Amino acid sequence: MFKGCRSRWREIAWLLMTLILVGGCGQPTTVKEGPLQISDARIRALAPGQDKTAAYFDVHNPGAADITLVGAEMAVARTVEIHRIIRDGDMVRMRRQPEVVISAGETVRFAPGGLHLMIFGVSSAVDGAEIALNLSDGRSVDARFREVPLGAQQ
Ligand SMILES: [Cu+2]
Repeated sequence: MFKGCRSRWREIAWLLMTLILVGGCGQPTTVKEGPLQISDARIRALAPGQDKTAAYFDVHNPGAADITLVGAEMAVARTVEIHRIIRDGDMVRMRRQPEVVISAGETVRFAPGGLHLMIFGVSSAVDGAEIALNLSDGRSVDARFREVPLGAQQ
């Protein structure tokens, strides 16, 4: 190896790490028995001095009836809201969603640029935290969320 290679290798190592981490996103992280199957549940690390963040997941409805998501709760947060990012010409804004219907047999993705959980008033570490998704029929579905670093491909 010649001089000057070292930083280049470091760059390549970083790229590989990122690819591995991003590739890992496809794996189901949490699938529990229940009316909905949640996978790839992830929560963005808190920025320094911030107490709000966003969480994403895929939700599949394996049943024969539509299921309506009406909210979410997290023990270490003050409030969790369901939001959707809306593009309106050049404007990008977030709008609170009172409910999201997961049709029978369908999968809905909560992902950057679209639906997400907006989490306010976070009071402790978020890695491995559970969020309960509340359904219109009074049931709820728990999922465990893994932290993804700020700025990572999510
Ligand atoms: Cu939001």
